[in-house]
Amino acid sequence: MRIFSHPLQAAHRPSNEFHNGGMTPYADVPARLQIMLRALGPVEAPMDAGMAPILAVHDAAYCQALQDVPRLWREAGRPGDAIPYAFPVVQRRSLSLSRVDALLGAHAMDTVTPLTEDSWAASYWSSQAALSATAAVLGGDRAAFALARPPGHHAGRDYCGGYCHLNHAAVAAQAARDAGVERVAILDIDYHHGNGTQDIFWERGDVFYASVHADPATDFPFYWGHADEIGGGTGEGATLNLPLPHGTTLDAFRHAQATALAAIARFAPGLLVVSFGADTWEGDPISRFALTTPSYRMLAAEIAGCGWPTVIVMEGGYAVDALGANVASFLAGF
Ligand code: OKP
Ligand code: ZN
Repeated sequence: MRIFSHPLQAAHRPSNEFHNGGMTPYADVPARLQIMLRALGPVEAPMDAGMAPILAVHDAAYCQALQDVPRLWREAGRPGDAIPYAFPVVQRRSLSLSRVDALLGAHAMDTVTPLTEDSWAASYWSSQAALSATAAVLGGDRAAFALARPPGHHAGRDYCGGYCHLNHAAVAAQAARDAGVERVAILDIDYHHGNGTQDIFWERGDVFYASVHADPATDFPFYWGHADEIGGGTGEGATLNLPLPHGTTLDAFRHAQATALAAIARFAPGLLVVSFGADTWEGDPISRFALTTPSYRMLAAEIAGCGWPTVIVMEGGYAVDALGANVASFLAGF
């Protein structure tokens, strides 16, 4: 299987995140990328497909803000990474915002996603990795892997959050649509619900979004991923949420994944995008599921058994020492 990743993805190195009333070390460390690279062997640098496929799912002013904010932050004399603190929970509308805090808060959903001068390049090249993997699959490969970092599934059309700035899985799915694949499905099996992906395709009947994740009643992102969210407008019925409780083991996870795969089969996609997170692993420091390393091989084999051309996009997984083995196990299942 071809694997795509770019060295600049390691440059994004925020120091802390604001969590539980204080600053804690940032969970999405560059070592995540390095340990996966070591476990997987040689990877290819993605081609540069430019901004057009990113702008097919993201707002142009938002992309500009991601690139401008770290510089504006520094010019305002601020120490450390750019972190927002005020959010337009109501009255969210297009305003010309000159103060950096306003510009950032208007394009963010939380305080755990600091921006640095290197964040844009890391996310840009992660999206390019997803695009190169999609091109490989459209070219006839059975599957391809985008070794993205930072992750992407919490990022919406015009907001960042949950360590994500650009939604690589959404960029890949839309690229497949634009290349002529009529129906694209996204299966999200990261521990967290992919609120950004759900939002982007909420009203779309041509892109099916199914997610197996920790119940948002207890886990980030709290406001999305409840079982009654099924899409809206022409997208009604094309979103499927399968929340699971803390302590979930392979049996219950497999059962939920089988439900998602059956729904996707009824949708009959021409291509599948998998948002894969290894934060469902039993030892993950910020998550509470109990999958084991061999679990991933089995889950992947069951996805592969469906036969759809598949683009796999890396999302979370924060137990750094185990991450290489967990990702290798998943890819082996294909
Ligand atoms: C990103 B992805 C713990 C707080 C967790 C953010 C979680 C983002 C996960 N320090 N809040 O879905 O793996
Ligand atoms: Zn996650």
